[in-house]
Amino acid sequence: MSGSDGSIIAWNSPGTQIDHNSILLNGNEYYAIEFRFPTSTNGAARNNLADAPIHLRDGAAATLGSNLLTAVPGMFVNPAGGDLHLLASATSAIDQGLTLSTVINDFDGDRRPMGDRSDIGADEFTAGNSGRMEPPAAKAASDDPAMRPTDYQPSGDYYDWRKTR
Ligand SMILES: [Ca+2]
Ligand SMILES: [Ca+2]
Repeated sequence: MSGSDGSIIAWNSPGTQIDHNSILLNGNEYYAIEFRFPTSTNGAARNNLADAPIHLRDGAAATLGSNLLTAVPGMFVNPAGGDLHLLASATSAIDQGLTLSTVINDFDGDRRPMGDRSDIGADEFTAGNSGRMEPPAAKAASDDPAMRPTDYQPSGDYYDWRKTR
């Protein structure tokens, strides 16, 4: 147990919007999100996917909406490895969010909403690339042996892509 209050905390922070986060704590913190102190007014926490509660403390006020706080590891691609992309089976999150005009894409850059509505959490689910953690072009360049520099020396040699063009 880390014993800290929460994963995302707004202290003395009016107007803070904490939307579309995926938080899997496995019991290591008490709260997924916390707003604290009377100056923390006009806050919002919406479309968050977590396995711990949201806490309003010491007079803080925030609007809460469409948060799913009963997340389990089985909803995600590889939670032990930190990959919290949604699986297709995570139907309690997919298309279950509020569609917010302030959030038009997800942490992959995928457009929101896709399908009927925005998905709860940081990921907007897209079939076929739910395990993707980097842009396809960058991944292709690093994975394809033909794209690797041929004169690279592991001693820290500098490679200039322009030599081949
Ligand atoms: Ca959707
Ligand atoms: Ca996505």
